[in-house]
Amino acid sequence: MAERSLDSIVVLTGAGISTESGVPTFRGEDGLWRQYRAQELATPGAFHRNPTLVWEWYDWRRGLIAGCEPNAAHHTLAEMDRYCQDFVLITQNVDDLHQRAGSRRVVQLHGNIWQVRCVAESTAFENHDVPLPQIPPTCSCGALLRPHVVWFGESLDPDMLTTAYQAVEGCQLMLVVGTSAVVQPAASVPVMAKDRGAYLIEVNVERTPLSPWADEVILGPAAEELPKLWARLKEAM
Ligand code: BV8
Repeated sequence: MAERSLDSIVVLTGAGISTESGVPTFRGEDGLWRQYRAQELATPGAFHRNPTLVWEWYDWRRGLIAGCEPNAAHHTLAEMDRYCQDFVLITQNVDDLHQRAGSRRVVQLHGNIWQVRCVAESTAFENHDVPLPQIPPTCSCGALLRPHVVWFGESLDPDMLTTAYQAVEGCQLMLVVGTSAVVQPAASVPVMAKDRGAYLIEVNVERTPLSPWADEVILGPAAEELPKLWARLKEAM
């Protein structure tokens, strides 16, 4: 890595970066809520069929996330954001822990669990009620509110996707942390970066479908490995 100057870094994170903060992952054994798989509940169909059930799940997650703190991996990425000239953090997580750690240049590809949207007016706004006083919550117009997140089968915000794709153009280092790299289109971002000449480093407790593309696969918990990796990278800068 030594030969490259490092002033353009893009990072993609997934649920694994928040595991050590106590936030359950999606696919790990802790990804289950009651008997439901997260992927079953995070769909427009599930909400249409049973908005109360889906909101009980989000209320549970909001309550859990409200009690969590960013960990050393989140804080390391916030330091990289302050240190690096051209830095973009693309996250699949809706837990807001990157922002709470001080990260500024964040693309929340799949939305934010602390934002809600009126299903009639499509207006989105912050809501930090824990627990929610009423389930399902409703808008002042009387219509249902839904979590302002991207569900499976729903398209991502095109501006956010464009920002992510533009970020990988010419980035020197693509860092991927704590994702199983199966959910599209997020999982294709690091492959695009690699195809465009970026040095690809993956940090995960296990190998993923992305590992064959990586120049380095660092197997270990993100909160332990990321501070060490950043110290090594800073030496090379
Ligand atoms: C779309 C928000 C157009 C909600 C989320 C067939 C083939 C390809 C694609 C598709 C297909 N069929 C359907 C699709 C499209 C689908 C998709 O990709 N499905 C997958 C499952 C195959 N994608 C979509 O629907 C997207 N929209 O494509 O629109 C379209 C529409 C219809 C049909 C075609 C196209 C929308 C996707 C976004 C969905 N919303 N979240 C909410 O959070 O409530 S996705 C959600 O799940 C998360 O945001 C995240 O993206 C994903 C979970 O993945 P990870 O974050 O990686 O977490 P996971 O638990 O899987 O893994 C954790 C990892 O961490 C593991 O690797 C583990 O080893 C590691 N780890 C654990 N502990 C640690 C650690 N690593 C380091 N340190 C540790 N301590």
